[in-house]
Amino acid sequence: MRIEKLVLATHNAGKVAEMSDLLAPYGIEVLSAKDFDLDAPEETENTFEGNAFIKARFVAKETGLPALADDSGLCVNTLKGEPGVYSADWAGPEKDFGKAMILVNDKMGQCPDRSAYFISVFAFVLPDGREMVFEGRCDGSLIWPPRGAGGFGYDPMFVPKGEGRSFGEMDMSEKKKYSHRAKAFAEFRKIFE
Ligand code: ITT
Repeated sequence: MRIEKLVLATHNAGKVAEMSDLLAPYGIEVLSAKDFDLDAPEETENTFEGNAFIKARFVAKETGLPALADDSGLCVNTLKGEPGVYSADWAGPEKDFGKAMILVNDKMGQCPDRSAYFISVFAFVLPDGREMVFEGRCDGSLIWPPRGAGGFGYDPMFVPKGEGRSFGEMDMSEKKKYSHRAKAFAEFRKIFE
Protein backbone atom coordinates (compact mmCIF):
# COMPACT_ATOMS: atom_id res chain seq x y z
CA MET A 1 0.00 0.00 0.00
CA ARG A 2 1.22 3.50 -0.80
CA ILE A 3 0.26 6.32 1.59
CA GLU A 4 1.31 9.91 1.00
CA LYS A 5 -0.24 11.61 3.96
CA LEU A 6 -1.70 10.50 7.28
CA VAL A 7 -3.11 12.14 10.36
CA LEU A 8 -2.18 10.97 13.85
CA ALA A 9 -5.47 10.83 15.75
CA THR A 10 -4.02 11.92 19.09
CA HIS A 11 -3.67 15.02 21.25
CA ASN A 12 -0.83 13.52 23.27
CA ALA A 13 2.44 15.29 22.38
CA GLY A 14 4.52 12.32 23.58
CA LYS A 15 2.70 9.98 21.20
CA VAL A 16 2.99 12.47 18.33
CA ALA A 17 6.77 12.61 18.87
CA GLU A 18 7.19 8.82 19.04
CA MET A 19 4.85 7.99 16.14
CA SER A 20 6.35 10.71 13.91
CA ASP A 21 9.81 9.31 14.66
CA LEU A 22 8.68 5.77 13.77
CA LEU A 23 7.09 7.00 10.51
CA ALA A 24 10.04 9.19 9.53
CA PRO A 25 11.81 6.65 7.25
CA TYR A 26 8.70 6.08 5.11
CA GLY A 27 8.43 9.42 3.27
CA ILE A 28 4.88 10.04 4.49
CA GLU A 29 3.65 13.52 5.35
CA VAL A 30 2.59 13.19 9.00
CA LEU A 31 -0.01 15.54 10.44
CA SER A 32 -1.83 15.41 13.76
CA ALA A 33 -5.31 16.21 15.08
CA LYS A 34 -3.90 19.49 16.38
CA ASP A 35 -3.07 20.66 12.84
CA PHE A 36 -6.81 20.49 12.09
CA ASP A 37 -7.94 22.01 15.41
CA LEU A 38 -9.97 18.89 16.13
CA ASP A 39 -11.43 18.18 19.54
CA ALA A 40 -10.70 14.83 21.13
CA PRO A 41 -13.75 12.53 20.86
CA GLU A 42 -14.99 10.97 24.10
CA GLU A 43 -13.45 7.52 24.67
CA THR A 44 -16.54 5.60 25.68
CA GLU A 45 -15.39 2.01 25.05
CA ASN A 46 -13.82 -0.24 27.66
CA THR A 47 -11.19 -1.80 25.38
CA PHE A 48 -8.03 -0.35 23.80
CA GLU A 49 -9.23 -1.41 20.37
CA GLY A 50 -12.66 0.17 20.83
CA ASN A 51 -11.22 3.50 21.90
CA ALA A 52 -8.53 3.46 19.19
CA PHE A 53 -11.27 3.08 16.55
CA ILE A 54 -13.35 5.91 18.06
CA LYS A 55 -10.34 8.22 17.62
CA ALA A 56 -9.24 7.02 14.16
CA ARG A 57 -12.77 7.00 12.67
CA PHE A 58 -13.47 10.49 13.97
CA VAL A 59 -10.27 11.95 12.49
CA ALA A 60 -10.63 10.11 9.16
CA LYS A 61 -14.20 11.46 8.85
CA GLU A 62 -13.25 15.04 9.81
CA THR A 63 -10.16 15.26 7.58
CA GLY A 64 -10.90 12.89 4.68
CA LEU A 65 -7.38 11.49 5.18
CA PRO A 66 -6.02 8.16 6.46
CA ALA A 67 -6.00 8.33 10.27
CA LEU A 68 -3.82 6.41 12.70
CA ALA A 69 -4.79 6.29 16.39
CA ASP A 70 -2.96 4.74 19.33
CA ASP A 71 -4.88 3.72 22.41
CA SER A 72 -2.54 2.54 25.08
CA GLY A 73 -2.09 2.05 28.79
CA LEU A 74 -0.23 0.59 31.72
CA CYS A 75 -1.57 -2.71 33.10
CA VAL A 76 -0.41 -3.74 36.58
CA ASN A 77 -0.69 -7.45 37.26
CA THR A 78 -1.31 -7.17 40.99
CA LEU A 79 -4.06 -4.60 40.28
CA LYS A 80 -5.80 -7.01 37.85
CA GLY A 81 -4.73 -4.94 34.85
CA GLU A 82 -5.55 -1.50 36.24
CA PRO A 83 -5.23 1.34 35.29
CA GLY A 84 -5.39 -0.22 31.77
CA VAL A 85 -7.73 1.67 29.43
CA TYR A 86 -8.16 4.25 32.20
CA SER A 87 -4.43 5.10 32.37
CA ALA A 88 -4.97 8.68 31.19
CA ASP A 89 -7.95 9.17 33.55
CA TRP A 90 -5.87 8.33 36.63
CA ALA A 91 -3.88 11.52 35.98
CA GLY A 92 -7.06 13.60 36.31
CA PRO A 93 -8.16 16.52 34.13
CA GLU A 94 -4.87 18.30 34.92
CA LYS A 95 -2.96 15.33 33.39
CA ASP A 96 -0.74 15.07 36.46
CA PHE A 97 1.23 11.84 35.95
CA GLY A 98 3.25 12.48 39.12
CA LYS A 99 -0.05 12.02 40.94
CA ALA A 100 -1.07 9.04 38.77
CA MET A 101 2.23 7.27 39.52
CA ILE A 102 1.74 7.82 43.27
CA LEU A 103 -1.76 6.36 42.97
CA VAL A 104 -0.44 3.25 41.18
CA ASN A 105 2.34 2.77 43.72
CA ASP A 106 0.02 3.33 46.71
CA LYS A 107 -2.53 0.83 45.36
CA MET A 108 0.23 -1.78 44.92
CA GLY A 109 1.18 -1.37 48.60
CA GLN A 110 3.83 -3.81 49.78
CA CYS A 111 2.94 -6.47 47.20
CA PRO A 112 6.20 -8.17 46.11
CA ASP A 113 4.90 -8.68 42.55
CA ARG A 114 5.90 -5.45 40.79
CA SER A 115 5.29 -6.78 37.25
CA ALA A 116 3.37 -4.68 34.74
CA TYR A 117 3.06 -4.20 31.00
CA PHE A 118 2.22 -1.51 28.52
CA ILE A 119 -0.21 -2.18 25.66
CA SER A 120 -0.55 -0.13 22.50
CA VAL A 121 -3.32 -0.72 19.97
CA PHE A 122 -3.14 1.07 16.65
CA ALA A 123 -6.34 1.61 14.67
CA PHE A 124 -5.82 2.67 11.06
CA VAL A 125 -8.84 3.97 9.17
CA LEU A 126 -8.83 4.91 5.50
CA PRO A 127 -11.28 7.40 3.98
CA ASP A 128 -12.70 4.60 1.78
CA GLY A 129 -13.82 2.76 4.92
CA ARG A 130 -11.05 0.16 5.18
CA GLU A 131 -10.01 -0.47 8.80
CA MET A 132 -7.02 -2.25 10.33
CA VAL A 133 -5.80 -2.95 13.85
CA PHE A 134 -2.31 -3.72 15.23
CA GLU A 135 -1.10 -4.41 18.77
CA GLY A 136 2.15 -4.24 20.72
CA ARG A 137 3.02 -5.17 24.29
CA CYS A 138 6.02 -4.42 26.49
CA ASP A 139 6.56 -6.36 29.73
CA GLY A 140 8.51 -4.96 32.65
CA SER A 141 8.30 -3.94 36.28
CA LEU A 142 7.49 -0.88 38.32
CA ILE A 143 10.05 0.90 40.48
CA TRP A 144 9.66 3.38 43.30
CA PRO A 145 10.64 6.19 43.38
CA PRO A 146 10.31 7.06 39.68
CA ARG A 147 13.54 7.80 37.80
CA GLY A 148 14.33 10.06 34.85
CA ALA A 149 12.60 12.95 33.14
CA GLY A 150 12.41 11.50 29.61
CA GLY A 151 9.35 10.17 27.81
CA PHE A 152 5.86 10.88 29.15
CA GLY A 153 3.09 9.46 31.28
CA TYR A 154 4.20 6.52 33.45
CA ASP A 155 7.67 6.22 31.84
CA PRO A 156 9.71 7.18 34.95
CA MET A 157 8.33 4.23 36.99
CA PHE A 158 8.52 1.56 34.25
CA VAL A 159 11.60 -0.60 33.65
CA PRO A 160 11.29 -2.86 30.59
CA LYS A 161 12.33 -6.52 30.91
CA GLY A 162 16.06 -6.99 30.26
CA GLU A 163 16.95 -3.39 31.24
CA GLY A 164 18.10 -1.68 34.42
CA ARG A 165 16.90 1.77 33.45
CA SER A 166 13.40 3.16 33.35
CA PHE A 167 11.83 4.49 30.14
CA GLY A 168 12.18 7.92 31.81
CA GLU A 169 15.97 7.46 31.77
CA MET A 170 16.07 6.58 28.07
CA ASP A 171 15.93 8.74 25.00
CA MET A 172 13.37 8.02 22.28
CA SER A 173 15.71 5.84 20.22
CA GLU A 174 16.49 3.63 23.25
CA LYS A 175 12.85 3.40 24.33
CA LYS A 176 11.79 2.21 20.89
CA LYS A 177 13.96 -0.91 21.19
CA TYR A 178 11.46 -2.14 23.79
CA SER A 179 8.28 -0.15 23.59
CA HIS A 180 4.75 -1.39 23.03
CA ARG A 181 4.25 1.44 20.51
CA ALA A 182 7.30 0.44 18.46
CA LYS A 183 6.03 -3.17 18.47
CA ALA A 184 2.57 -2.11 17.25
CA PHE A 185 4.33 -0.02 14.62
CA ALA A 186 6.43 -3.01 13.50
CA GLU A 187 3.13 -4.76 12.60
CA PHE A 188 1.61 -1.64 11.04
CA ARG A 189 4.59 -0.94 8.78
CA LYS A 190 4.10 -4.30 7.03
CA ILE A 191 1.27 -2.67 5.05
CA PHE A 192 3.94 -0.62 3.24
CA GLU A 193 5.97 -3.71 2.28
P1 ITT B 1 -4.97 10.52 22.96
O1 ITT B 1 -6.23 9.76 23.39
O2 ITT B 1 -5.26 11.89 22.46
O3 ITT B 1 -4.13 9.69 22.05
P2 ITT B 1 -4.17 10.06 25.71
O4 ITT B 1 -2.97 10.44 26.50
O5 ITT B 1 -5.52 10.35 26.35
O6 ITT B 1 -4.06 10.75 24.28
P3 ITT B 1 -4.81 7.24 25.88
O7 ITT B 1 -6.27 7.48 26.05
O8 ITT B 1 -4.38 6.13 24.96
O9 ITT B 1 -4.08 8.54 25.34
O10 ITT B 1 -4.18 7.05 27.30
C1 ITT B 1 -3.02 6.30 27.46
C2 ITT B 1 -2.25 6.75 28.67
O11 ITT B 1 -1.38 5.66 29.02
C3 ITT B 1 -1.34 7.92 28.35
O12 ITT B 1 -1.92 9.15 28.69
C4 ITT B 1 -0.11 7.61 29.19
O13 ITT B 1 -0.22 8.15 30.43
C5 ITT B 1 -0.11 6.11 29.31
N1 ITT B 1 0.88 5.61 28.35
C6 ITT B 1 0.65 5.08 27.12
N2 ITT B 1 1.81 4.82 26.49
C7 ITT B 1 2.79 5.22 27.32
C8 ITT B 1 4.19 5.23 27.23
O14 ITT B 1 4.83 4.85 26.13
N3 ITT B 1 4.87 5.70 28.28
C9 ITT B 1 4.25 6.13 29.38
N4 ITT B 1 2.94 6.18 29.54
C10 ITT B 1 2.19 5.71 28.52
